[in-house]
Amino acid sequence: MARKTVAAALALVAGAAVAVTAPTPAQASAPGGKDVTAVMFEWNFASVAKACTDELGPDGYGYVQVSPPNEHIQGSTWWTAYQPVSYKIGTKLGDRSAFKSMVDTCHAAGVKVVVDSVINHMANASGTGTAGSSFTKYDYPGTYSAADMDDCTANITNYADRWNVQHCELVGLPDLDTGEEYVRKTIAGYLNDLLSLGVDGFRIDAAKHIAEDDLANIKSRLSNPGVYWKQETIGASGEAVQPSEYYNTGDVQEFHYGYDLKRVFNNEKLAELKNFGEAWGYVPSGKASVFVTNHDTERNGGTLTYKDGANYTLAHVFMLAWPYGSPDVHSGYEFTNTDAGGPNNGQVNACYTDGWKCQHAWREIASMVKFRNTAAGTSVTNWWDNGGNQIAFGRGDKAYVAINHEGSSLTRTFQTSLPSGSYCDVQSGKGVTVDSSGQFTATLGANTALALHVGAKNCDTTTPPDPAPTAGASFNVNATTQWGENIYVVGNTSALGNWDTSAALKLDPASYPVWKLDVSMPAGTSFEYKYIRKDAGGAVTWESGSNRTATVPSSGVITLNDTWRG
Ligand code: ARE
Ligand code: CA
Repeated sequence: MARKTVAAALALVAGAAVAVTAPTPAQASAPGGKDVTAVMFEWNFASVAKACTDELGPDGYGYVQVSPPNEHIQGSTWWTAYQPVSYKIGTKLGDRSAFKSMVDTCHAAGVKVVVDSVINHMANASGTGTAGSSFTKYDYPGTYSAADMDDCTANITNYADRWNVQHCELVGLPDLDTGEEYVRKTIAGYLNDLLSLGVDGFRIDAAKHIAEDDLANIKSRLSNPGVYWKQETIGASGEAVQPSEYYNTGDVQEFHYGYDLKRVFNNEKLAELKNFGEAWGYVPSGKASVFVTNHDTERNGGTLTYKDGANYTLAHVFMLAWPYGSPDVHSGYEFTNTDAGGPNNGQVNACYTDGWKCQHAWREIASMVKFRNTAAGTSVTNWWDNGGNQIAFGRGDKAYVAINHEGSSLTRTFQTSLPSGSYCDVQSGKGVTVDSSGQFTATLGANTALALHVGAKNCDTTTPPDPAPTAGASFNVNATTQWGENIYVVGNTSALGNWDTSAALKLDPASYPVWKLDVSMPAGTSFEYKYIRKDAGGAVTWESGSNRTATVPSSGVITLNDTWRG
């Protein structure tokens, strides 16, 4: 897939460095303004922290969602994370301090944190969990014992039967008796612990398998009972439990949205999308969490995936431009085996390496987050379609998008409600002029889009070269090296890899023998660091002496001029 433009996506970062806004109160329905969530599937916490600083904050994402952080069964597949062993924070993605540091770094970047929360069931296994706890099926010492499990220990077999769905075992996973006081208290204790670490919201895994009354009771025990709450309630006709039962507790994931986008983009006509949303039988927009794909449906064929090329990319452009629900952008990794866990145990050394897809940073997707934020609160205006796979629409006087999902180019004069002036097409990075009657003429290549919004009037300011961090440290170290060696910095913050040499940051040798790197860190951060060298085989040599220390000033960047200590 050649549709990502790394340099452009990174360059967009700086233009947006001012977009960090004060946090708004957490609530059901990701609030307008910044309602897009980047779902960093299987990313470790240090890598999520870095993404918050480098991309998600500057690009205007309101939320980041992380994979389950609590202790679970060991193993290399991604789905081990859905078999809890205890509520201790500790997995291959990071320990409690890495998690806390991630939350703080994301907050400093203006991004709130949502946790994928597995509270319906426990592990269908026996052994030792990712944080060292011993357990057997139905007995998780210190957390639950057999008495806390539901009465039905058979598999769920009948989705038309409410009791079967909510009291039996989802794919054999021991079901918690969420009607019981101790279980409710223990789950609330876990969620309150996450809130105490600064977490802003929860994705409730398998919510359909927990009675709504039980969830309402658990939620009422939270230190912030109004916390953002996104429930996985897969709606399907003929089933006993339906998403509408869960509006009282929070938002629900509208799966039909993703299913229908797949059908329309693969086999039907974009012109059909004119009334997409509630008119298609979906849950109310203010209750809906939506996605082009999620971690299950990209594996089971329910939705589009990165393997679908332009259909997938353009579906994201549409989702982010269209005012229905709160969008999730799933950021995952390439796979052939649907069981395979994230590359490098979740460590993302760089986007587009080792299989990490970084969909959140694709220019076509990332640029639409600010489009959406700018258009928040407006409805669709100036709809146009050709009856086939070419559509265009505005968002009042704030924004306008055109999508050409046909095999040949489209040249047209489009009618917008935008103020006249020059704009940047944030899809292509090229300038567009809207005249005094709100019109502009443009040519869109086959399977491309064009997007204008009043927050991006000039391509030069939205795509400057290499951004300098607004707060952080500028590392400069004089170090002579042998052929094949490189110099890295590592330290005690998530931005610096939490002393994990595999997460150390490589310095740039362009001014050799001085190696340089600018790193964004929150203002006021006091940190420890050291330089390391890695040889061509990856063997690590630490510099001698005690840890170096420094503090990021209250505004600006601290410049560190160091010499390697041999
Ligand atoms: C794994 C193995 C299983 C084994 C089990 C227990 O794969 O073979 O039996 O362990 O040993 C994920 C994986 C599962 C994995 C599980 C635990 O997808 O394969 O099982 O982790 O490791 C229903 C639920 C919905 C659920 C889907 C998968 O309603 O909540 O099934 N989705 C969430 C997550 C999953 C996760 C779990 C729940 C479990 O998003 O990633 O499972 O925590 C119709 C119905 C839906 C139904 C769907 C599929 O559409 O309407 O309700 O979804 O069919 O059955
Ligand atoms: Ca249950």
